[in-house]
Amino acid sequence: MGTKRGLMAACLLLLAVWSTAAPSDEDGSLLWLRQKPTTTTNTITGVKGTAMTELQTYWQGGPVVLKRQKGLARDSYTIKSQGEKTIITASNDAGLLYGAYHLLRLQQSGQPCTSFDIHEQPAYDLRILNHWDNPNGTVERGFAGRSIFWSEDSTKPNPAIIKQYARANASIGINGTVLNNVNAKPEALSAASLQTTKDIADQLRPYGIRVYLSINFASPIKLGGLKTADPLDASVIRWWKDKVDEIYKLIPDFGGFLVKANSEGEPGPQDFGRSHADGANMLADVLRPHKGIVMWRAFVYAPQSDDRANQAYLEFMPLDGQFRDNVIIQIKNGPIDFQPREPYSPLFTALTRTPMMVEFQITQEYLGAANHLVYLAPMWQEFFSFVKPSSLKAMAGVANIGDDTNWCGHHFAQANWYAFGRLAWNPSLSSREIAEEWLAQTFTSEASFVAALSQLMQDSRETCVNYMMPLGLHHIFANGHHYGPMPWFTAPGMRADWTPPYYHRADSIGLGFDRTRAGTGNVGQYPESLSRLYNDINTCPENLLAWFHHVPWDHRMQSGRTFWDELCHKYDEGVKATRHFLAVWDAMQPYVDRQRYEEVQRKLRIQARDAVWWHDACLLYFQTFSRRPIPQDVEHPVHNLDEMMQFQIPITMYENPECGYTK
Ligand code: BDP
Repeated sequence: MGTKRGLMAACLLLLAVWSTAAPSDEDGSLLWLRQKPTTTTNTITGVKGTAMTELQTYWQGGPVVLKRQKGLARDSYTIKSQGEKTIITASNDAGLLYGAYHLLRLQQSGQPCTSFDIHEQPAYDLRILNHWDNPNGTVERGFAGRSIFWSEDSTKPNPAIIKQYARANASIGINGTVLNNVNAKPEALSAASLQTTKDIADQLRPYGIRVYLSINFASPIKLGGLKTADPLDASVIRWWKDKVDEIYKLIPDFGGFLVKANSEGEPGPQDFGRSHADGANMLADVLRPHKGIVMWRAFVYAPQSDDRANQAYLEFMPLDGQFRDNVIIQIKNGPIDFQPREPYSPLFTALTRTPMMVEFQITQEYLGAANHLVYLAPMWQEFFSFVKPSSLKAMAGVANIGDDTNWCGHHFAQANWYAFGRLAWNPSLSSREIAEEWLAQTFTSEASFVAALSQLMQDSRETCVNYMMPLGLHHIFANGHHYGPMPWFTAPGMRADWTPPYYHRADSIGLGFDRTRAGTGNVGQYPESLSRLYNDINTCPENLLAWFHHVPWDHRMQSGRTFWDELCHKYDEGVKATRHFLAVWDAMQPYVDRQRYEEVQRKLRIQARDAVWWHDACLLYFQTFSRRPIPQDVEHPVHNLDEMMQFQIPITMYENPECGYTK
């Protein structure tokens, strides 16, 4: 007996030592919501019921009282201490729920949970995710598996997944979601599909989240059998009115439509000789009685434009002031397309009589997909240093969510979902602050871990810019999947603005796109002070130099180097930083469970390898134009150009996102 007990004690001791030494494996499925639940008995339904359930299940402090009070702004809340009690006050139930999650966030991140005097108010009423999910379950630009909403065989979404999705979103203040791709299929509005939409809406409602749908502008023809989708045609208007009534019968709090029209081959009002305003206003009018809205995208560009960056401005400026007040123009942060760095889209400062919202891309279509650790909050913050948050009505983010166990494909990609929600609530939060609170909840609040990793996250976006396309370079990606470098790519018959040479314009003189007054005039779309700054090669910020100028190879940079040498140094810096990330992560092993430690390490290795691929491909290719040597103090390419020009990753890389350059 004695020996057995002794053995048991030894085992327990061993277990205890082991469990303090190494946190047990985690697969990331809990996201930042890792608190241990206790059982609850709450039977109150609705959003307030959710707030109570969350507190009863996870809050370890004293009693919390939830109080409604008129006069506070929508969704805002206060948290105050009153003796032992904590009082959350809000004007609506969603505010109570956000207050509850605020408490849980503090608890989970190891913050003091006494003497509260908190007042929070969201910057925007609408904080919305855009899912680019297709009816067949694939996700456009998705790198984390298949859709959690749709599937080819029409299997209903998994309620446990939808619930966790809802909790995660509500915990960061997201209150809307567009369930399908902007490249929308008409079937999105079929009776069967609307039934699934209703089921999802019912599951999201207790978390204060409304659903929206992307629509195909030609639905009256393709789904309704009409001859036209002309927005001024009476039968078309009637068709939309009936469809909208059908939707609201199923989903009384349906949010509205997101529309990609006359863009990249999608149908739109211009097909019928009408303007974007005609199309948007028609939909706005049929949605108005139900309090629905239209988010009309400004992502448009003609195949043969002389500068794609000019296009959206040219199309939308003449329409300023012509949209109904339940239309919001949804504008991507930059004028081209979610590049690692772009200037802000000039529409944001030019439109003055049109409600606007920004569209950020959380999924990393152009930033290493789910393989690269790139924390996007610094990029979004950079946007807000040019565009006043108060000039916008709302914020949208293209989601990076799929059915992968860890939701986003990379453990650190979860931070981008998290940061999007936090910034949509309060765009003046600092990216570092957000990184710190995410790290503390998702991994550990251990100070040295949080300090090291928040620094790494802060540096990661600039690092990605450096190894992919520094100094204002843009869109030199491989065709189609946009993962690796292909600055040389052209194809007979392909529209020019889908090929990298259109953007980098490398020649014997220099590199970059002349958008000055002497070039395409794009600088003129910015306010005078910026326009002047950007127009002059000597005052243009160096991180946008090749965006606005065709920069001579020998142009003298602030560092004293020539532009060519600086370019080499930037690529080099990028590569070295990715190796440093690996070293930082390796030192964090004691703080992280083995599973997540190894999974992140594997991804960081891919990133470091891909950075070399970018460095070698771009420098060797541009060198064929610059005809200058790579400086001695810069790492020299280990590949040769021919080898890389022949290398192609299949377009199906989404199914195998780890098939980067491996030679
Ligand atoms: C581009 C994507 C494409 C999207 C398009 C859009 O490559 O898949 O459909 O944007 O936003 O970034 O409409």
